[in-house]
Amino acid sequence: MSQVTVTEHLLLHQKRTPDATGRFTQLLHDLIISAKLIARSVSKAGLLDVLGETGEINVQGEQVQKLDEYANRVLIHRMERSGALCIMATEENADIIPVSDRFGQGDYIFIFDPLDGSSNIDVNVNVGTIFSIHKRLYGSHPDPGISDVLQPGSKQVAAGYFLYGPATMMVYTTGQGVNGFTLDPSVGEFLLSHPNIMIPETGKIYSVNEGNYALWDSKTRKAVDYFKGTKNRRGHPYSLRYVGSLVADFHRTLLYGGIFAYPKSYKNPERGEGKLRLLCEASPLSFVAEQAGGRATDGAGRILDIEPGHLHERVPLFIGSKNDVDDVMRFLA
Ligand code: P6P
Repeated sequence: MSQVTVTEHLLLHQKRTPDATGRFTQLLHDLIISAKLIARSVSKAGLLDVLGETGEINVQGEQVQKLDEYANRVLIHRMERSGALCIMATEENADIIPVSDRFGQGDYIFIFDPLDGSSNIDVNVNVGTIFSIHKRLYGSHPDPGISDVLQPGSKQVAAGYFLYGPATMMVYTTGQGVNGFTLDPSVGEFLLSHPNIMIPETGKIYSVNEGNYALWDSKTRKAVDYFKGTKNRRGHPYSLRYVGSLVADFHRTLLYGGIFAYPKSYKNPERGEGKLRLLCEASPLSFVAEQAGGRATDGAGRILDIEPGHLHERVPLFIGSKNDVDDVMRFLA
């Protein structure tokens, strides 16, 4: 079978898009180059003394790993030159990043987590880049701003992730299904390896940090116990798999089915809160999950329906096979 490169796949998509200007293709092209640069550094992390911490703290209050910083810089530098954007937002920066018309402006909003799972970098576990793309809103405000970024996930025009692991993969959707590409290092191209990904309706794996069990409310405990018991759809316990790197845990869930959960936890007794970020983690992965026939909820409703309140909003996340997420909703609603 002749291999389809992601570039060919994008051009095909562009041909099928009426009045396409090619800006979207250029945007993804520059994103792909950024991911190749990040993949190269991640694969050599142990050798280039890139490991270890810069000693700085990012907006999330987490130690910034040098690779985090590098990935963030690469994406900002290259994406602002794509000529397709008017605003960027990254998990690593407190505020939005307006894109000047110095390199040409476009109508797209680019939101990203440059290197998710970074706490695993030092132990050589998969990490990933997650991205979400919106179109700016032409409302009352003349200049693009925060209101163009705070859109519900249902308005995304594209979303996906890169997974840096035994293989480097790109998985993305533009609303017409989900396709996966694997980087062939000898060619330097992402080749179509997983066409039209569909998540199994019911899985055999649940993925959650059981170490937080004491911090969950009773509804959440009952939902997780359901998968550990025999009264579930399988009639016997699901397997537990948890990498602690969202992109790795999600990618396995997408291909094998089952459910990934990061429930609300009551580390702060007054108010339970989620850990994962809505705009640059939950929203893009929920778009991919739904396009693959899966579901994604915060326990109350659909992730893609949430109107974001602020840039770094965090949400609880239950995502994966349609039947498994529906079952969780019976416990949590
Ligand atoms: P915990 C990584 O830091 C991350 O943001 C996600 O990649 C991952 O799913 C989650 O946190 C792991 O969190 O509390 O289980 O270590």
